[in-house]
Amino acid sequence: MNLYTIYTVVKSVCRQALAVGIVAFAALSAAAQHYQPSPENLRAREEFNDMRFGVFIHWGIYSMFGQGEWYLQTGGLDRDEYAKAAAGFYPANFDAAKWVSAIKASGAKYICFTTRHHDGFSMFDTKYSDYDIMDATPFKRDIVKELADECHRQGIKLHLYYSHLDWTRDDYPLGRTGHKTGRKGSADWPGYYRFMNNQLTELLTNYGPIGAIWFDGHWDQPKDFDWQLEEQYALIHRLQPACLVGNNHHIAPYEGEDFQMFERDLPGENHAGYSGEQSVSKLPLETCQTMNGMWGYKVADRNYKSAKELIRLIVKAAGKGANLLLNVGPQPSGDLPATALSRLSEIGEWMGKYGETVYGTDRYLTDAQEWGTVVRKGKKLYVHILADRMPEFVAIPMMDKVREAVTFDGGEKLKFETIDGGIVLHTSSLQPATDRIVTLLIK
Ligand code: H79
Repeated sequence: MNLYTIYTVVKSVCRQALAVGIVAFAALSAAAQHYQPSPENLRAREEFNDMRFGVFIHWGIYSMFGQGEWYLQTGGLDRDEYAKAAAGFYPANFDAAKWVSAIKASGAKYICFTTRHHDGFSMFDTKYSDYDIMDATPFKRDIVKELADECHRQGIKLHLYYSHLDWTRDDYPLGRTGHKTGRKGSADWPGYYRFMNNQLTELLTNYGPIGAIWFDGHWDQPKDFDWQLEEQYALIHRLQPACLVGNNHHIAPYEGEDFQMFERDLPGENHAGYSGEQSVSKLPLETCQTMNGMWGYKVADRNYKSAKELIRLIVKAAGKGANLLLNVGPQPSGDLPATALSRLSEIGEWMGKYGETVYGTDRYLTDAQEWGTVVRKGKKLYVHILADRMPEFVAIPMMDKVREAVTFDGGEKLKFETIDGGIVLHTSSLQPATDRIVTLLIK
């Protein structure tokens, strides 16, 4: 080795070391930087926060069993036997235009659709798996594409549900659920992570503007499991800066998330038992709920909430500053269940008359009131009295000065007294209704 060779070797080693150093430094400072939502993203958050009502759709090959979307797990089924259902999945009545029209008429401002649930089946055309609507079913129509095109045509936002957890893939590291499906236990996290990011790239490239990615399944792994979320969220924001990221992990929002979600409970409540570890953040809020008891179509579940209950749920969510994402589980035929359709239409009738008292409103009260709730829109407060028996008086804690109180229907004046820390509204002349609304004009 002559001197010159030694010189070039040393120089090249130094250069490599320098390059490695720069990359390491860049990675470090990227990690240390906090997520800065883009202006488009901040605008999208506001738009989302104004929507107050969306419809969730849980649909997959699980609908064929009529036992809900968890049937692979709850039935203790083998993944290969379960997968055979795909060969018979031919939802002859699926008509995206019909779905979107019915949902739009309900007053919902967005739709969240399950692109891939825990059973791992993709309801869209994906290059990265044959366990999808194009390769595994005779239907061979890209459902996400048809739905996305129709949403764009009818002017309603589309959000996409995407499961982090997968009960069928061998590369997904076995978690708390899905132990009997016959997976080999040959986990390959980097491979699975790549697969998810590839699919997310497809979803955010091939279907036009997507309002949000709605993750689920995080709770399947131990708390200290590294899902590499920041990098995944950054990918989403890079592909579509306005796309909101939410994760149904039941804990406080992580860096990179744009809204906070609550499952089967209003923000701050924990009746269902999933929200014990999350406090309410400053992000836009969303609470999801079923119309009956199950998300995916369940043939035995006729236990639908009444239209009155559902309308009150929208109002109560608005009172907490949250959107309601209300679920329907389409049948294997591609039809929405008749009862779900009738509930959507009843909600739509109400939203047509009273929607302005929930859309674009802000939370007003700090504490829940037994009789109902209050929301704010500029110089107006809407008092929603959700009572079957009208109380004589309603005490509203507030700091603002009230100029006038009138019924929303008819504009009749109502008496009120100003007391320390709020007002007392005289309500005995009002007839009970699903939601009796009083407008307060404030100074
Ligand atoms: O898609 C719908 C459901 O299939 C999915 N999220 C909604 C929107 C969902 N699946 N399960 N859950 C929600 C609730 C999670 C329950 C859990 Fe557990 C309790 C996870 C951890 C504790 C069940 C019991 C799974 C492990 C133990």
